[in-house]
Parts: sequence; structure tokens; C-alpha cells
Amino acid sequence: MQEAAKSKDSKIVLALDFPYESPNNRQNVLSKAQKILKAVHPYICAVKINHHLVLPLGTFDGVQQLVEQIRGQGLIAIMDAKVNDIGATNQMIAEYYYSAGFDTIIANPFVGWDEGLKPLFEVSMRLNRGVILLCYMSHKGASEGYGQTIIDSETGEKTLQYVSFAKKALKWGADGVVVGATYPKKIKEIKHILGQKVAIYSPGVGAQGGDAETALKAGADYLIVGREITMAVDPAKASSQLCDSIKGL
Ligand code: 3DU
Repeated sequence: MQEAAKSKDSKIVLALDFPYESPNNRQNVLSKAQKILKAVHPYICAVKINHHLVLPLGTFDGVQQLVEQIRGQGLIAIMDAKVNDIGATNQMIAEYYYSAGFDTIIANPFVGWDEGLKPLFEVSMRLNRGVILLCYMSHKGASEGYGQTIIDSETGEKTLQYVSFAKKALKWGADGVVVGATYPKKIKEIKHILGQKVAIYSPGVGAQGGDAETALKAGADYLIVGREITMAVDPAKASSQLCDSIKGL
């Protein structure tokens, strides 16, 4: 990610998201995605694909074509699978996405380590790919899970769920964490725990009300941006303007 961000001089991760269309129009969705990638690739460093693009396009069909395009443009391909199952299943989910060419996968630490995310980290290490953990999501209801006060199962002490997840990201050797741009104070708090060891990816800029500059100043390393670019009348202009506005931050 560091190399891609440096060579592209951008901290923007494009969330390649589109509104629902009838499955009969899935070729249209693929064409739209290819067109946007062609237009915005000079202004971004990575592309994040979510379930709602995999569903109409298929992993080893349209999505794999997109991943080839993404990697061919010198960008990192992130699969936002929010992996959240038992270890054996998580491992297979990761193996399929890595086989499709993804560089890294997003997982949910709520599932825990033993028989949870451990097999996912193992397969990622073996294949030299990355794992990004959710730490504090960008929506309001995030407080009900990530924001809860908990008793840490290892120390027996009271702490906040997202603080515990940030510490786990360090301990488990994650390559990044997701913290909503809508919560700059939490970005700051989490940055304090992670330092430069684990990168912070912040979604929620624009459509969800988060501010790019505020998130970066609070400590975000990369911004995940979807609708602000994909739904813009001119996606290239929207992404180049955003990229320029955050240069040097
Ligand atoms: O709000 P946007 O259109 O910029 O899209 C944000 C993307 O990031 C979208 O794919 C969403 O599923 C993902 N995401 C969050 O918005 C918040 C999170 O905590 C994690 C992922």
C-alpha cells in the first residue's frame, strides 16, 4: 500500500460500489465499473470491492476481470468481505478471494483468534497477502458493538471494545484497521495505540458525512471513498479534486 500510495501520490482507496440493478443488467454493472476504473486510476492508490459487486458479477468472472485491471494499473485490490465465520470457513473464503487476485481482505475481529481469524492470518502469511481488521465502523450503530465497554478476556480489566481490537491488530500482525472517518476522535485514539505499525483506513468521507481533511489530520493513513466518486457526474474530476485537496496532509 505504501508503495502504491507513493507512486500514485494518492491516499484514496476507491470503493467500487454501485446501486442495485436487475441481475439481467449485470454486464452493464461490469462496464460501468471498468469505465470508472479507467477514468479514476491516476488519482487513487487502491480499489475496494464489496459483496454487492461480487454478487452480480461473480468472483471468477467479472470480479476477477476487474482485479486484473486494478492490479494492471499498479493499484492494490482489497476485498471487503468482512470475514466473520469459523476458522475453516474463513480460510476458504480468503483462499478463493486470493485466488481471484486480491492483495488483501477485510475481516471482523469480533470472531476472535482461535478457530476464528487465526486460519485466515495463516493463509494470508503463506500467500504473502494482507489482512485489514474492522476496528470502529463509520455508521451510528457502531457504538452498539465496537463502542461497548467490555471486560477484556485476557486482562480481566474494563476497556473499550475498539481499544481492545486495536491492540489485537498489533498482536495479530494485521496490515491495517478500518476506523470511520465519521469518528475523528476515535481515529486519534486508535492512532495513539497503533503508531506507524498498523495503517488506518477510513471510510465514511462525503456520502456518510465524514470530512477527508479532518480524518487525515486525526491520523488516518488512507481514505476509503465510494459514492462521492462513483455517483459523481464526472468521477475523474471528483477523484482528482479530492486527491489534490488532501495532498501533503
Ligand atoms: O459511503 P461510501 O459510498 O463512501 O462507501 C463506503 C464503503 O466503505 C462502502 O463499501 C462500505 O461498505 C464500506 N465501509 C464503510 O462504509 C464503513 C465501514 O466501517 C467499513 C466499510
